Amino acid sequence: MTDKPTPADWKALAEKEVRGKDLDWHTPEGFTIKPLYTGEDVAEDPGLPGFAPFTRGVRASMYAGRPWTIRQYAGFSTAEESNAFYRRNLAMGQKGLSVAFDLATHRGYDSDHPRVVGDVGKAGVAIDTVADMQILFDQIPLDQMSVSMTMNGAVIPVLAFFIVAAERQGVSQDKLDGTIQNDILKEFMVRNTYIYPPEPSMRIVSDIIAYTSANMPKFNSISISGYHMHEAGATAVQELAFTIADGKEYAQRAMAAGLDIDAFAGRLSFFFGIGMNFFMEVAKLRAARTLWWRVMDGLGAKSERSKMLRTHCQTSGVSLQEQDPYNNVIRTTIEALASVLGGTQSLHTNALDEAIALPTDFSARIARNTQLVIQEESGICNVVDPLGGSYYVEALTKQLVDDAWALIEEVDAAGGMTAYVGTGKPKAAIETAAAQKQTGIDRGETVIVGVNKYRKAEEDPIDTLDIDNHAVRESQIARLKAVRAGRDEAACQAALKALTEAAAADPRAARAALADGRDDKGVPLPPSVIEEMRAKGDINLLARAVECARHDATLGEISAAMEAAFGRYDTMPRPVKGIYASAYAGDSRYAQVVEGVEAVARRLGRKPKIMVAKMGQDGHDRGANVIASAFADMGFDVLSGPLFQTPQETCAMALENGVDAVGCSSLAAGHKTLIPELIELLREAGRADIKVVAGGVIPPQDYEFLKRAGVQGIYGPGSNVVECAADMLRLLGHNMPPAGEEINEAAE
Ligand code: MLC
Ligand code: 5AD
Repeated sequence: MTDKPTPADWKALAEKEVRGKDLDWHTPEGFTIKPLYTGEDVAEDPGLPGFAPFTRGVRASMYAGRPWTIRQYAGFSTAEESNAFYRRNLAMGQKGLSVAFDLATHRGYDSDHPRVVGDVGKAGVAIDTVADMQILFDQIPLDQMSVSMTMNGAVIPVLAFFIVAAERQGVSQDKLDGTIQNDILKEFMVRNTYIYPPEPSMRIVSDIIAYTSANMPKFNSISISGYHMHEAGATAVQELAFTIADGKEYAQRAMAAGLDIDAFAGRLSFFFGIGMNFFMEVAKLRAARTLWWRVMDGLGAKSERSKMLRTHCQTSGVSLQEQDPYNNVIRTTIEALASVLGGTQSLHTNALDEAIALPTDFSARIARNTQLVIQEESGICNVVDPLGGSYYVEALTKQLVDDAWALIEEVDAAGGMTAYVGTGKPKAAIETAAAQKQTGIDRGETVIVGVNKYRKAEEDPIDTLDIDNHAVRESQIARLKAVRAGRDEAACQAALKALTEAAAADPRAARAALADGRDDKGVPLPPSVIEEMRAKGDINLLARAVECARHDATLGEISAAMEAAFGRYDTMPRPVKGIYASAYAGDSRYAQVVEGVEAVARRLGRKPKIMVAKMGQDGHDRGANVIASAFADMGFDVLSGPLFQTPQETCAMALENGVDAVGCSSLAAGHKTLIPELIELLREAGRADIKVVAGGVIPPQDYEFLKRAGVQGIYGPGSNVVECAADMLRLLGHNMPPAGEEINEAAE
């Protein structure tokens, strides 16, 4: 009998087969993935599903007992249109709702506010009042349907509207099942729909946890989100570590506000993004559960439920492409499989037109059916954690746990996630990872089928959803007027005033006064303070906002009532440096562009100056940051405008700084309103010579419209950053050869 072959025998054989070719794969996480995993790579037994540390799943029976919730994120235009869309989807197999709000709502503005002209109804549904919320859930019984609401900035008025809309449906708040995103830390890091500064924002999170744990036992108080980090370019280790550290910070804040950990922790939920690195994503969800168990155990949670990481997942938006868009169905299927093999509780699958517009009925159906087919036809639901015990998956899970844990310890050493976010380090780390990924794609090292390999000569057009933003705005303005006219104005104003007072009050003093009259350090409070605080009563912001909502205060009014005490928060972008320069060292095309920039600089007597502008309430800044960082590396003088500018503000900044061109980044459909307005303003100022280009999520149908308005270059998803710069040089009058010519020259 021959000896059983060993891993060493395998290695020798494999090396012979490939004649010395290196088979190791280096991932963005810094992992070296080997071509084979064996029992030698797995030291620990992952345990059983339903038992600590829940690596294999939070339920013993998982999908064999109950499949994951098919929960498609959606919302657009008016409450009427979104309601009709939800009802069509529920009739065709969707199981839970998930509301996407427009950016005006996210940022606490009513639809009639002058800053949000281009945003109303565009990227989600416009909600200004309880009346809108009632229409949104018309004929959807809120005691039976679980509803997720993605809201973080204007989270207080939106949750208050939800509670009061249910009340008006005859459903009391204790019966409400669902989730509010309420995760502000990641907004400061990557998603950018914050309103208030970090400290009062953290109070809002704690107040919501306190309110829901007391009054809404079935409602998940938070959805701690790694998704947006993933989409901003984070590696799996970064997404895991920063998300779990965010969760830890929220739990500690709630405990510091006097709550018992086991009273609220069972209703903390999570949300991850699932991309194309299939096994890494499966392992990521397993690692997340293991890490959360460890963190909560460390914080002293007693109930096993408190240590269970329950999560929603969404397939990755950035992995989807404008070019050859039917490939997106395949990508989403692979990502959906990774989500369910990782053991998610709830899932959104993206639509194939993701890279250009919001889903149509057609693309939403294919996206939903992707889940239905997996759930009903593939047999996957019948076995719990079917990849458990795979040498590769178990080894990856362990490596992710170890590396993420080390990063969590770094966050702890910095004083927790609020402090760490304040240093700007996590944002910079994610942006660096994003720039590195983009470079890999631009250089063709990371293959995207139909984009940088096998690209079609001509794309087939597909139908996309277009929203008449002016019509939505007008109908919202009419309803706002009607609501304001029909309410008891004095009662409404009194409720708003009480909200401002609660926001201005010190919650620690209030807690102490209501408890034993002593402060955090046990020192007795002066009787006058105790009396004042007791007279104020419960200063929970959500409790006070529910009163405002009952009196039909608007979202903008409730937000402004808190802003009066908290202020509004602004930040300036700080793009990372040097990534492109080092990744492209030795690349002839890159060098050619750098020379072109130098030539233009010699002619102008200064570097060509480009402003990267973000107009409207669209906070998606990954693309803008990548462009700013790459253009600066190539030698341009780059000015990054702050987020949320109006066209007037962008125009003024461009003029003051004497820029040669403005690049507008638009990912939330405001481009047809905001960019033409900017061009008009530049013309009126006598500076029609300043070039305006646009990039981001722009449907090909809009290209003609934008070009007629004066846009001189349009760069959709899949554009190569170095070629964008080459194009810019042409616009600035430099004779730039097309890509590939330098290679021909070298060949000659
Ligand atoms: C589940 N249950 C079982 C079971 N599996 N019971 C018996 N046997 C089994 N095998 C029970 C659960 O215990 C639970 O009750 C109930 O069934 C519901 O199951 P769930 O697994 O908790 O699912 P769900 O209700 O869907 O909740 C999932 C969640 C929640 C906990 C992750 O937070 C959620 O729905 N999140 C969605 C978030 C979301 O859609 N976000 C969109 C973001 S889009 P009980 O009593 O135990 O709860 C975005 C994009 C952007 O952010 O930027 O705009
Ligand atoms: N409807 C449907 N999906 C949406 N997304 C964002 N807004 C909407 C909406 N209104 C999805 C996209 C995007 C991710 C953040 O959420 O997939 O990439």
